[in-house]
Amino acid sequence: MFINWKQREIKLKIVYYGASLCGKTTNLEFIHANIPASARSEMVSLKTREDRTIFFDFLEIQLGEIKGLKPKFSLYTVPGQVYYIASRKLVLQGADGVVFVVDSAPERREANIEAWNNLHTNLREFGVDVETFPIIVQFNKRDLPNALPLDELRRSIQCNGHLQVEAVAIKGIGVFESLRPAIKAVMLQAQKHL
Ligand SMILES: Nc1nc2c(ncn2[C@@H]2O[C@H](COP(=O)(O)OP(=O)(O)OP(=O)(O)O)[C@@H](O)[C@H]2O)c(=O)[nH]1
Ligand SMILES: [Mg+2]
Repeated sequence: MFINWKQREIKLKIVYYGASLCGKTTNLEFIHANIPASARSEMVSLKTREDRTIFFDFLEIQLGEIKGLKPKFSLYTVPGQVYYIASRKLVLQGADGVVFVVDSAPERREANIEAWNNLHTNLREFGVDVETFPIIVQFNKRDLPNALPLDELRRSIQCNGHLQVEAVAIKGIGVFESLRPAIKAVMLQAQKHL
C-alpha cells in the first residue's frame, strides 16, 4: 500500500498467482480490454515468444473516489513456470491481496498444489499474516470437458475459508467477479491501516 496524502491517492497491489498456463495473463488481458482507456494504463507484458510470462504483466486501474481518496490498483501476474520461481517472489512482494488462479485440468492438479504452497511459503517469508491476508480463489477453465469437480479442487489446495469464484477466463466469465471482491477485500484491509 502506498498513500500520497497530498494527491489524496492510494495505491494498492493485487497479484494474480498460480501455476503456469492456468490463465493469469488471460485475466489481465480481459480486464484491459473491458475497462475504458481513461480508467486504465496500457498493459505491460514481459513474455517469451511462446506467450509465457517471464517476469510479470502489469496493468493499473483507477476507481472513482472512495472516502475522499482516489484509489489506484496495480494488477500484476507472476510467471507460473517453476523455472522463473524467483520472479514470482519478487512480484509478490508488497502485495495487498492475491487472486489465486486454479487450473481445472486434471493433469495440472500437482502444479496447482505446488503454486498454492509456494504462495504461502513466500507470504510467510515476507512476514505476512496468511490468516487475514486477502486471497480470492478463482477456479478457471471450467469449460474443459474433463475439468476436475470443484470439491476435488477445493480439497487439493484446502482453500475453504477463502472466497471462491468459477471462471472461464478466455470468455471473460468470472474475471470481474474475481477482481471486484479482491478490490473490496484489499480496500477493507487498507482502511484498517489508515
Ligand atoms: N480452455 C480454457 N483455456 C484457457 C482459459 N483461460 C486461459 N486459457 C488458455 O490457457 C493458456 C495459458 O493462458 P495464460 O493466461 O497465458 O496463462 P498464464 O497463467 O499467464 O501462464 P504463465 O505466464 O506461463 O504463468 C492460453 O492458451 C489461454 O488461452 C479458460 O478459461 N479455458
Ligand atoms: Mg502469464
